[in-house]
Parts: sequence; structure tokens; C-alpha cells
Amino acid sequence: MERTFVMIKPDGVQRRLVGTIIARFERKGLKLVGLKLLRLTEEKAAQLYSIHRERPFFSELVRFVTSGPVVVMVWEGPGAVAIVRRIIGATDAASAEPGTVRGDFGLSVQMNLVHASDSPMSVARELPLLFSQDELVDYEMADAEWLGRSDE
Ligand code: IDP
Ligand code: MG
Repeated sequence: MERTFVMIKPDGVQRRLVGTIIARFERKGLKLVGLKLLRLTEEKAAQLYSIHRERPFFSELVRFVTSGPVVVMVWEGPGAVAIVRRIIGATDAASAEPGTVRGDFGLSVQMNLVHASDSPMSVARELPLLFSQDELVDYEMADAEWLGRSDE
């Protein structure tokens, strides 16, 4: 079953939106398989965003995501990567669609509340940076048969 890596950024934690954001993924029918509150080290943040190393906003981005605690999560479900990207919305929160997390709660391109892996390849790189295998929990959801899509 597909899994994706998601992180509520420091602005989401400081603005007390952790529960609200988690609820968006829960109500869609995704399954939570990993969850932690922590503060990223500069090194971890730089690794997570290594593809942006050459971008002008890189050092500001690392400073921002290390400025306070974040909530890191792993969500599971058929097509979880693309579904979560649609739920969070476009990168620039100011122009993200209403109904998305960024569209409903943000105004900024940097402080856009949440990170989510953009492809299964990104999940394979990002998830192990923040979670070890024994921090991911295997279990069945009681409502799985009522969500209409079985394991693929
Ligand atoms: P994504 O989070 O939607 O995948 P990316 O392009 O991968 O967007 O950028 C990673 C993060 O870097 C964004 O979520 C945002 O916090 C920050 N960022 C992206 N573009 C800019 C920019 O032009 N200025 C400042 N920060 C940016
Ligand atoms: Mg990205």
C-alpha cells in the first residue's frame, strides 16, 4: 500500500493548526501509520530540501523549518502521494485553491503550513530521513471496507 511523508511546518504548529490539518487527511480516509513532534536539525532540514540547495530561498527555508517544532507523519492509502498533494494545494498559499490546506489557511509562499512528498521517489528519499522502520505501525482500520478501495 502506498505511503507518503508529510510534515506540518513550524507555522502550522505555532498557529495551532496541527489538529485541523491532521483532520483533513483523516476525513479523506487515509490511514496514519507514523507520527512525531520534533525540531529539525539544520542538517536534517538541508537534507530534506537538498533538491533546492541552489535556489535563492534555500537558506531562509532551512532557517524557517528549524525555527520551531514540526509534526512529521506518514499517511497510507491507495494513491496517497497524489491525494495528499491535492489536499495541501499549490506551493504559494496566496494562490492555492480554497478547500486546500494552504488555500484555506495561508498567505505566504514560504510559510505554507505543510510539506508533502511529491512522488513515490521523493517518499523513498524523505521518509527514511525522519522515520525508522520500527516507528511505522502496521494495523487494520475498522472502516476499511466502507471506504470502497481495497489494498492495491
Ligand atoms: P512544495 O512544498 O509545494 O513541494 P517546493 O517547490 O518543493 O514546494 O518548495 C519547497 C518549499 O520551499 C515550499 O513549500 C516553500 O516553503 C519554500 N519555497 C518555495 N518557493 C519559494 C520561494 O519562491 N520563496 C520562498 N520560499 C519558497
Ligand atoms: Mg517540493
